[in-house]
Amino acid sequence: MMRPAVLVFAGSDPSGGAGLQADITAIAALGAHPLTSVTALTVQDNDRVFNVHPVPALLVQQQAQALIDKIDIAAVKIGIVGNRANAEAIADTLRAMKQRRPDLHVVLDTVLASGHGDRLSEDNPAFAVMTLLPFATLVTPNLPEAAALCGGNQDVDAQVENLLQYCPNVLIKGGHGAGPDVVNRLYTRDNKCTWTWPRLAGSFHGTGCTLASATAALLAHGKAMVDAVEEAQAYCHQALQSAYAITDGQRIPNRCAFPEENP
Ligand code: PXL
Repeated sequence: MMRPAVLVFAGSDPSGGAGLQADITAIAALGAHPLTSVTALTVQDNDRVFNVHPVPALLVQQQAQALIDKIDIAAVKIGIVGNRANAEAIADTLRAMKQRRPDLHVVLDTVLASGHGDRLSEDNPAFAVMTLLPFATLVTPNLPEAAALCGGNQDVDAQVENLLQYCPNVLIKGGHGAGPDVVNRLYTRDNKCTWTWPRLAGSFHGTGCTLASATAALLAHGKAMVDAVEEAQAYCHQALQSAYAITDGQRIPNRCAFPEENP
């Protein structure tokens, strides 16, 4: 039996909560196969990031190229890239992939910092996001990221209008908002969907990675964008509901709680 392959560009999180480790687990749990190009090695625990070492851009490109040359890629997921040079190398790779397959789905998680605000890039992370945005078919900023990417503009409609110029689907995640519910909004160029989830107590490590990777896996299975985003949120919510502790601080989403072999 074949599984669709999702190519992930992301950084390693030794704590196993976020980054590449989260992506691999979520994609595998949803019945797709994770292929990886490591963009950066981070030094971190489940709460704080102590250091970020970008992988050389040539190696980021070569890791991906060896896979692309042999394997059909059904979707791409991008997390942290480490620095500008890596963003440019990934952009070059995606340009070539899209020439061969214009409808390739690319999910871009717009990570600007860790949950605690620690650096996850050697230089300006917004540069990497803006470089990769035109290749993305879905971008997943939370409220602070959407504002930061739009020059500090706090008006969500203006943020969305701006981001939609570059990318056809924008998921604004409300996890950083206040109130008893988390409201996530998917904007397409002619539609808008809203989902409301009860806000869970506590804090989690790798929520955004889980959601973006799950969406990429479901797109790789051939789901339509709205369905993929909806099912990925349900999967992510289940993972958070059954999150576990490995020490004090942020808990780890249980991404293997409800494995679906055939979504
Ligand atoms: O959740 C964003 C994120 C992405 N990638 C890596 C991370 C984090 C958050 O800590 O460590 C490697």
